Amino acid sequence: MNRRNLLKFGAMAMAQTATPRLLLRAQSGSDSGAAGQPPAAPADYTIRIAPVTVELDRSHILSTIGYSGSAPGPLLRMKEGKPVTVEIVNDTDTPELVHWHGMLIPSEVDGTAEEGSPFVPPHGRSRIQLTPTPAGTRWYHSHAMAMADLHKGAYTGQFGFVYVEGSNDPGQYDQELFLALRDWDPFFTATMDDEDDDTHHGPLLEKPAQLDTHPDGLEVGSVTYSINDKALGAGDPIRVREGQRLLIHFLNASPIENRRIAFSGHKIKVIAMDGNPVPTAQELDSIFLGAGERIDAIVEMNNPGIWVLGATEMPIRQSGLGVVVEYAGRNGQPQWIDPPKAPWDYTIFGSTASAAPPPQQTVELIFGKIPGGAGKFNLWLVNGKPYPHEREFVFEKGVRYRLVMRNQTDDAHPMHLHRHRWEIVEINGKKTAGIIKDTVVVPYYGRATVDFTADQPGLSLFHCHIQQHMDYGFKALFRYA
Ligand SMILES: [Cu+2]
Repeated sequence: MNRRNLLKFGAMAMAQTATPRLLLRAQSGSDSGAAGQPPAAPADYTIRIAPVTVELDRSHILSTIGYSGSAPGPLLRMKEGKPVTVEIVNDTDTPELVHWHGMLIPSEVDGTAEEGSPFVPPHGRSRIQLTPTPAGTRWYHSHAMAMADLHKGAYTGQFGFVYVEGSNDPGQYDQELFLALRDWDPFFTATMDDEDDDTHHGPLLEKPAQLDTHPDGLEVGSVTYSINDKALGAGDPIRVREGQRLLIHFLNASPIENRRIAFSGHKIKVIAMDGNPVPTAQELDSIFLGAGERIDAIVEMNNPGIWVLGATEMPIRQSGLGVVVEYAGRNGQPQWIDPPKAPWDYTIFGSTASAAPPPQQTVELIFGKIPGGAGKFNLWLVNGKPYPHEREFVFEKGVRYRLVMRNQTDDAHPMHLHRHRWEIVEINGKKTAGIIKDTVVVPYYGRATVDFTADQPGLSLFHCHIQQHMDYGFKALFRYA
């Protein structure tokens, strides 16, 4: 299994100039002129789900489904605690769901079928009201199942940033950038590899004594990448001046893979993860984002030149996952410098003690895989069963729980719990506290432990954020007693 072999076929030579454009403020106001009765009062935001083209570069223009005419969709800026109405218009033939990743909102508006949120019908519309919380970098994306259809759900361009303005203080900055990492044109492959090696320190605590030696099924791969809607070498560069501070919101919007990113010639100071300020900010040579995760970072413009910000894996960067950063008055070829290799370690962002009370109960979640074999798909298990489970996961309101996620598979899985936030307690035996997230990458054959307070009654989906894993069993529904 080696992605590099795969990429021999797909690596494109890219002219070395350029970038993603900044996402614009969301359109707001009323929507008219689609099917159905126009609503009485204008909505604060309108999201139109419809076909779009994405010009990754001049030679590669793809067709997909996007939001309000683009992919990624418009940046939606909301105010923490201020209710908003969102009109969702579906101009496609497919029932759709818009999920608000990282928000603490009721199941009915969370955009998740398993929780009972209604679909937006084909060529129909629906209007929801939600109160954005908590403050920070959130995102919205399709939560439709795709199964074997690589033109559905999160494989399409239905994703975008939501920034909830509130009490989080990122400090002074001169430019704010929203950069979504993305894979396109997915296909099935029997030779898939990823950057899961990055997730490990120390012993493989959860490696089963007896490994299933049946051959793996097909996985989803890509050889086409971008940051926002542009491949490295297309679009405008990020233009900076010496002495500036950039506030960069990174999102891994890939439906397929975890990813490592570096900003050549510069340190990335991580100040928040999944939108929540970290107890200990860290300056790093590279960062790692599981599918669905966000990182907010400050980067000081203290090294004049022309640089590449992008994937640390060369074939992936050269196939589009990057952007050029250009200092005023400088020109020449964009420079890339490989960062030192270091495993990703959440615990360095933590504190020594939690502000929350200790958990009252512990729930174990064991992840397994049944290899699919040639031409078929793998099946993913939580506690020995694929979705749906019976009523195994029942929580009591007000109780603080510990979830011990034991990954007995050879992939790192970005696990996400809807409508709640959790605090990382331990990664592969290494303790930490105070890191509040909604998604955590559980290392291959490794373990992640998180605590959360059951404070959001209603159904909540727990799942792997890799679309294929979720579609083939890797999810569980949490409910309240
Ligand atoms: Cu997974």
